[in-house]
Amino acid sequence: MKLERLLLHHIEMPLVAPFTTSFGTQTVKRTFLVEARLRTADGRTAIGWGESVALPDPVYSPEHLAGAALVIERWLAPALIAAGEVTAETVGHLLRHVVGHQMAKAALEMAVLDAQLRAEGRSFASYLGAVAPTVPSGVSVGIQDSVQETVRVVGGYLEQGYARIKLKIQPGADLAPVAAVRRTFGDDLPFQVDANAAYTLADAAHLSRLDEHGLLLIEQPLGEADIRQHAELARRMSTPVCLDESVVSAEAAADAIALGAASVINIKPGRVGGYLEARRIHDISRAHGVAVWCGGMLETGIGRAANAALAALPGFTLPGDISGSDRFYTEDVVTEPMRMHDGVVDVPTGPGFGVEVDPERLERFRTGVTEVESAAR
Ligand code: NPG
Repeated sequence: MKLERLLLHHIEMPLVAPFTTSFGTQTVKRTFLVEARLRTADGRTAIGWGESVALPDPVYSPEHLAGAALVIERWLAPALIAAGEVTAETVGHLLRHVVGHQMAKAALEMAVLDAQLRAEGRSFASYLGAVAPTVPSGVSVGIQDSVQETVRVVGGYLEQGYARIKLKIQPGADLAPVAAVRRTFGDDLPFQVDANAAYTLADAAHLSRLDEHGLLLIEQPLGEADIRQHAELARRMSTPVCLDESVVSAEAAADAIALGAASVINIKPGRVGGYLEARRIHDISRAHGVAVWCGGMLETGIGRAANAALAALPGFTLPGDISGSDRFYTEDVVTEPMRMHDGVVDVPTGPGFGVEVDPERLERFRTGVTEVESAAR
């Protein structure tokens, strides 16, 4: 296939409620959707959609939204256009000369992958080798103003039927809300916490006090670069240590596993450069008996659909952050937003990621559009 034209649709979607993590509070989702137009070998046009998961500010990872758009426009898209022949499987290789920028690369690979699968009439789930028609749906609960409010919010999600609760924690908002949720909802609640790198190894004794609450895991307690220190922490607490921010590639996953820094891995395709690298991390982890689950970055219906297919691979043995669209949005950009029912979401079966962008909603959410075009078209 040849990449002919690329549009970046910059959008803003209001969140149903503010979402607070240890690195800040979000009230609106700002991102861009990638619309790629490719020409197939037999002369047909295939359109595919991707999305960026970069945040407006570089507070979760070094990338940020405006930077991701610039890197795509200036270096990545021109490289794919210049390559002539492009497939989803070669995007990563064609972009390897650009250091880092995994989220930018992932957004682009996504759009090519969706276009390619649509041209073949094949679903992403079938392409990946997904083995389940539905996947368990977990919900991520932000840091609340009080313990009482935390318990109320968690109770609301459990009433809706979510299969697992992940609670964001930070110093000063950790032991008390965790103890209250466990006490209120009982020992059978699948329950985990996420620190988003808010602690240091000096907090090991404090963090080990979480052990008595029977958590599924603690996610990314220490800094992104602290792989060795995560291994040390894992020796000092019985709660399984799960890495998120630290795992930026399959190599990083292999190192973390070898060093004993992760007994569980959160796989986010955007963080690791795309869905194909995400699958490699799944494969490596599975071969080592390390459980994986699919993370979330408040994706629109496009990214959520793709995540559901990924999470249907056999190594995804823990519920993912794949909540229904209504967890964050009153309206989504796709015609059939992801819906949680009975604690699960359905894995899409249509061609590509299996969702259609709603032109009217896209127009309404859009704050701007930029274009990269092949001169040779
Ligand atoms: O359901 O998409 C969701 C939210 C899951 O908590 C969630 N994501 O650190 O994992 C995280 C967190 C996050 C969101 C990180 C946005 C970065 C950006």
